[in-house]
Amino acid sequence: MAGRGRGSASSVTALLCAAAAAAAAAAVLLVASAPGAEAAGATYLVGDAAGWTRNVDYGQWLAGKTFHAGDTLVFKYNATYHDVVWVSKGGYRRCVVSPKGRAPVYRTGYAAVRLPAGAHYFICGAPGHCQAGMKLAVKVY
Ligand SMILES: *[C@@H]1O[C@H](CO)[C@@H](O)[C@H](O)[C@H]1NC(C)=O
Ligand SMILES: [Cu+2]
Repeated sequence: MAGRGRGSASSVTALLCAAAAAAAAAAVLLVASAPGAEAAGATYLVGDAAGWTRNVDYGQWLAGKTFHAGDTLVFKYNATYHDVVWVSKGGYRRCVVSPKGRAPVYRTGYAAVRLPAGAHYFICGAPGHCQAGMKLAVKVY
């Protein structure tokens, strides 16, 4: 009786383990396929948990990341204080919204920007924020 009980218990345990292992394997596959999957594109949360704000070193956030055409940058920010402006190289360097009137500006607090190949530049348009480092330059392959 006791033996049979233990037997059933371990069969159940074995089943659960198999299920857990399968789930873990599936999770690993998903993670492994994300960076290389150019068709679907990878998604990057700018600044990770800190998001798009002041006092984040976006140069450091970029370290080790390689972007491909079709990848998405997600900017999460407090729209009371910040925005996201997709500017030119000159706009990035000088911290001005450029080209004026044509640079896309995102103001809702959440922006998912799909990246084409090339060099792309983003700044916060709030006075002084870009100068303080709220700027991001990405090279997209
Ligand atoms: C933005 O900041 C204001 C003031 O600190 C705060 O009241 C508000 O809840 C914040 N909004 C979000 C979405 O975090
Ligand atoms: Cu800002």
